[in-house]
Amino acid sequence: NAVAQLKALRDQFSSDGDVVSARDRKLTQAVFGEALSPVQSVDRILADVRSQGLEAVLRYTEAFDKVKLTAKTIRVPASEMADAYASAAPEFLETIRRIRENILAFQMGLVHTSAILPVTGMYELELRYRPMRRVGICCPGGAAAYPSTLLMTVCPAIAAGVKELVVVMPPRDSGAYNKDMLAVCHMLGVKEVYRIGGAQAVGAMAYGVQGIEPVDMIVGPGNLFVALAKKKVFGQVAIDCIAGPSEVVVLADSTSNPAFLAADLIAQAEHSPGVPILVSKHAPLFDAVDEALEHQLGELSRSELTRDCLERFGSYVLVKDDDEMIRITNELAPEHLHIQTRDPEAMSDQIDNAGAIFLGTYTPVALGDYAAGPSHVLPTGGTSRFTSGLNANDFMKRTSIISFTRSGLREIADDVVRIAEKEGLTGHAASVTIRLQEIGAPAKPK
Ligand code: HSO
Ligand code: ZN
Repeated sequence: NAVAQLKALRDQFSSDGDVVSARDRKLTQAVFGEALSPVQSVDRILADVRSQGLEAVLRYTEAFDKVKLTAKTIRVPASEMADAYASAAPEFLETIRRIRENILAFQMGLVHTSAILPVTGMYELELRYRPMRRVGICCPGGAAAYPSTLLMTVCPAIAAGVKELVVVMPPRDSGAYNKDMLAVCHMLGVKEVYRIGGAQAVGAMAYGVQGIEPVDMIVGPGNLFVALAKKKVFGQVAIDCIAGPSEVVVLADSTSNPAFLAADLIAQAEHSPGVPILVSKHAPLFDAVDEALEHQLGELSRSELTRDCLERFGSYVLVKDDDEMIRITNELAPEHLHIQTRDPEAMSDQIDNAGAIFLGTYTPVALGDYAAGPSHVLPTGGTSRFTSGLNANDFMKRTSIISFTRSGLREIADDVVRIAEKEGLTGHAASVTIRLQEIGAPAKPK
């Protein structure tokens, strides 16, 4: 039942783009002169940014963010970032610096290295990795500013060797007007920060507009408009996974601590929307967690939103045994999986689908959200069946390099000529045989 409920929720989010809600109706009527769905709005915005450039970006920024910017004020000056850094709390900067080191160490350790494969002395093959030159990063300006999202997107790109990093943040107190966010950009060496968000920011980075050069890849979370825009510009640029509401599946048994479990569900619901699901075969656990929830919710800063989110999206799943627990988890393919059963490692061996797995009592998801090393940009909505969290290798592409000796050419020539003739591409065949003639070794059919 909880599984069906989660699937329904995920379907709703993925189809939201086609529905004109009451809120969209009012907003789009005012902006476009007609009621449009999010998908239609995003199509319109991207088309306008493509044809009208910066002018459209500024117009939509004014319409959606209610801020009037110019070609000059759209970009955050280097001095403003340096000032933000200079006036930031030293302990905050120390924390960011330590976390940056954790993330860089992990991300640098996993970067693919180029591989050379000699083939029997006849020729050599190489798979060469190179970073993308220029990457655009979306940072949402939601209810609160998230410096962690800057760390979790920028550091993997730095580890890959990306030279030009562009950050876009909406012109809000939780975005491009936030001093802590700017201080973190400065510390991470991000030189280009623009006060734009939404589909217009994605369009500006994908197509390029006056003052903003186009990028090769766009990553980072955002609202529905950002997600739809990223999907739409995919092909023009690379993108990372499309992030929906955050989710956690917690696996527990009679050995788990109900107070810890309650804290984990609350931490997830706090994202509101966040989807917390507790799975166990130990029925009495649910009552104990309920009690702990009541106790803990009273003490929270965002307790109203969190409580509401728990009630709407939270669920308990009672399973009959471990096999069912594993089957359901793989079927849900959650963004975060936290295993707090007796032997978490053994259980995790059986998990095929999860964005990130947190093992045991002393590994709350917050450690991964903030400080451990893997990026917190993870696949949601069941997409961990086929995709993965952001990492340094996502910013690299491969080039295959092929190099033949004379004898290698002689060895492979017959096969190439034969298949080229089969395809009717005699020019291809001739590009081989002309060399054989020079070598003085005519192609012999095998
Ligand atoms: N849990 C979120 C990331 C986040 N948590 C940011 C706190 N700040 C998505 O993985
Ligand atoms: Zn989180």
